[in-house]
Amino acid sequence: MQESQKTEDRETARLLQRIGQAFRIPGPFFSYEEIKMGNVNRTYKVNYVVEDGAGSAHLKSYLVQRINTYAFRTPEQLMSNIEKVTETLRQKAPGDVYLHFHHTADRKNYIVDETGFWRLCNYIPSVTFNSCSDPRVVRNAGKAFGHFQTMLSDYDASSLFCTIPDFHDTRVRYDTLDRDIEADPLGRAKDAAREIDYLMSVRDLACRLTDLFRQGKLPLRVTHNDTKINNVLFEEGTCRPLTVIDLDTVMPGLAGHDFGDAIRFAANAVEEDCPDEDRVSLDLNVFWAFTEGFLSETACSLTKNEVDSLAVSSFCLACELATRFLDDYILGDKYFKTSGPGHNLVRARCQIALAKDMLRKMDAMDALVQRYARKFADRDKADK
Ligand code: GN1
Ligand code: MG
Repeated sequence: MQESQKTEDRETARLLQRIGQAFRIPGPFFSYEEIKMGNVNRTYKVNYVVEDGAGSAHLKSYLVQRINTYAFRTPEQLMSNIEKVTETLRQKAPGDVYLHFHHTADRKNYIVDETGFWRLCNYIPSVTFNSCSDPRVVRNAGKAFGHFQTMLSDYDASSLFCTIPDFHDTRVRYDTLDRDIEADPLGRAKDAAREIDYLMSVRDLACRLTDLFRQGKLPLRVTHNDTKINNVLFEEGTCRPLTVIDLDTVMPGLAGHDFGDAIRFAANAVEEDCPDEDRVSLDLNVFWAFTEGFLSETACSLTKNEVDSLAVSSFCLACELATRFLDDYILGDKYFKTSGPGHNLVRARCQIALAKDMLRKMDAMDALVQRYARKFADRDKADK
């Protein structure tokens, strides 16, 4: 290991210890590792020694995260949302596994210092999947996100802060892209001419979910808004879903936001940044399994318009994310963590290839949605 790397590691360990102290974590600090998770925040697993009083000791772990305040401009509000939501979930199902954010001596669930905005929560032993085609796992992921939405269905969405304004407003995302292509501060727009042309050609369909909401045809709910399959923790061995994590974007939203975002991630046959567009495709098996799981939890509470919007929402969310990756590319990669200057462009291309395949398979996707919506609505009626 290089000397400079060792020094950096020691500094990080000291910093994480200081953060642990602020959150009043007992026991000596033992070690840490960075968890390569997410494209926005930085996450560390920290391990402490806990003595049991009878001569032996074990390690207890926590997660420490530095919030990306470029993405989240009002992190205190984000932490207030998380407090409300985790507390509601805990009260509704005290036996469930859930995230718990620790507090400082002055009852705040975050600290801010010259190194950034930090929080600390329990570490839940579990497995996660960045990609998975096993229908049992995918169905359980659908159940986990559906359950999350259903548990919060009577929660007053207006009491939550909107932590990233217009997060899933696809029209606003397109307008932002228009503006940034026009300004083109780094002269990068020319590299993306093909991608820009495609996104502009499907603008109205990509904005379908947003337009339906603006026309008053879809209800506002409390949604997760970032439903990548790796935001579900599963029990090791059984693959039972334990809990949904990454609650940064929990705020008022649409059922289709959670469904569509999950599909565009989980049902993509390749990684989100696969450079080979020919390998990108919508895996209908994964779509089927997620849809079944999600609707088994939500069918009784969704309106007809919501059900009808689900299949197309996958297309909307894939295009929306493509505009976001492309926009970040044009502006110089300020928002998403990247491995180099072309990374966001590769990601945008991948979402576009996926969106195209979704269009080819839209009828099949919608047929599956309709079938499971009917099946579970009938089941719930019979149960009553
Ligand atoms: C970001 O950081 P992560 O992976 O949880 C982003 C999502 C995108 C996703 C794409 C707050 O999520 O909206 O869909 O990257 N989160 C935020 O990988 O912008
Ligand atoms: Mg996230």
